[in-house]
Amino acid sequence: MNEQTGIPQRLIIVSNRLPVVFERQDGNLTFRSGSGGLVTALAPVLRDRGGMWIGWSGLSDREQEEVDHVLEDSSVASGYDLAAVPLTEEELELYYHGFANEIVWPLFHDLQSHCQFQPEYWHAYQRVNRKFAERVFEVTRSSDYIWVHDYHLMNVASELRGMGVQSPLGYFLHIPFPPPDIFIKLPWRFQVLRALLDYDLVGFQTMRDKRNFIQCVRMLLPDVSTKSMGGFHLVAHEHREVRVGVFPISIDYDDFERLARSREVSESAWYIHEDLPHQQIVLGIDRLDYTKGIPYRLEAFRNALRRFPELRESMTLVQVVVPSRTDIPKYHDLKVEIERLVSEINGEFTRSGWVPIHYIFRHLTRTELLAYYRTAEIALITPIKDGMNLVAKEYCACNIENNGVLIMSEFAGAAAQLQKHALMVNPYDVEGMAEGLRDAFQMNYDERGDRMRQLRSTVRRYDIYRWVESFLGAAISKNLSDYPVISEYIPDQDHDLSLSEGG
Ligand code: GDG
Repeated sequence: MNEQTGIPQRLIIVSNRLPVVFERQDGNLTFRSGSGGLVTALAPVLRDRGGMWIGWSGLSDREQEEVDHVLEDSSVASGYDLAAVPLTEEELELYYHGFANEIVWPLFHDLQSHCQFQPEYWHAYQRVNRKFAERVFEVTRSSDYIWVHDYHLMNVASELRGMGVQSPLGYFLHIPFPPPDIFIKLPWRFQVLRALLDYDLVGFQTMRDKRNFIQCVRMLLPDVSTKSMGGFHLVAHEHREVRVGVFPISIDYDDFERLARSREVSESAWYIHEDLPHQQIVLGIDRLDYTKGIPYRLEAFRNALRRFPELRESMTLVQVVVPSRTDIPKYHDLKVEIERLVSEINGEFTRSGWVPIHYIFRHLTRTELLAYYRTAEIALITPIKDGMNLVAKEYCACNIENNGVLIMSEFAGAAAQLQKHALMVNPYDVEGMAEGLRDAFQMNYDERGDRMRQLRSTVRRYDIYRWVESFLGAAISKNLSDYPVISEYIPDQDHDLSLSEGG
């Protein structure tokens, strides 16, 4: 800790994956920086303060020596250090595919029936979290601020505390935190909850997630006391006061907007519409995942075409599904279901010159992605549960003509900030979503412009840089009671979603 400013000397980021992509050229291993929002936002802070990112390389542990060698010079290339945690295939299978993706991911998205509560997954999760902690212990100093990310690494703080580490530790959960009725199904509920309380600051995406967490603490750990302070909660746990707060993640708004205006994206956007003349394009973009609500969305599109004939031949759904976790059976089944629905709907409605659904099953280039964002008249973003959903924010940033309509699920974290100017839908309500599509289709340009300008201003005001600043600010702030950030974007301190009957 710097004694004058109270700001720790170096920032250490710990996440499951390192923010780099390794490539082999002529047998030699090289790496380049990844392009996600998180690395874009954190890289300047890491460079500025000096820092380090610790995570798995994405490669086999057999290549670890080579990875370490390549990363030795990383600070020259990226301006900060990188340290890899080697994982064996077995560890990856049990900790990553098993505990993280077949237990925590479904459970925290309220889908308990998708969970495989295998004890060996939990044992591997503990072992791998210890491995991450050992690497952190090895390469950090007591003056560092250590910021751990996401559901793969909930136990890192408790492992570090076990090694005697007293440094301040922060944690941010990118996915939702479930309500007590769901969380208590986890066989290791006490251990996980206590492990989270070994951090000094625990951050969530929304008020709802924070409220769920605090309720779980009150229900399961009666020896622990909690009190609210401003937008935060303070939890007294083992001689430490844990701060619990809300930090909705965001995007690099200016960068998305700038790229959306570029010639390359403009041209690509022009061709998209040239190929679909006289159409309003409805855009869905999701990783292949059962939390994204893709089958309900396709049902809603079918329902809209059946009930509102004026939409036929005037509206085209471009549904992009990015391949993900296809080796897990549930994901494979989902792909089959999506493809069945797409072919049924296209079979029922296609006419000469018009195919209702353009289905794309691949990763788009950034230019393609931004061109779709820029040109689509309607974005249909309807996850059944989502931590935040950055696609919604990216769509707004790229909608530079201010003529798009955002249709948004009530159950995405982004709803807390965007609900006032998006068309809100319940993703399980097929008829309601169909009506939302009709309303969006009919919305005049004045109303579209008013709503989109407000949405864009919200996303611009609270961008990814503010997110980093607000988390680190809350980590070091001496007096949380006048910490400013919360009231600026959350309509209500306890409930971040307002539902209206008939709305
Ligand atoms: C987790 C939480 C939370 C998507 N398709 C393509 C592509 N993308 C990029 C988007 C966006 C990102 O992937 C997806 O972000 P999301 O936020 O929607 O979802 P998750 O990956 O599930 O992330 C989520 C997030 O963490 C951050 O905290 O919001 O709730 O689940 O950035 O642009 N990019 C390219 N081609 C594609 O086809 N280039």
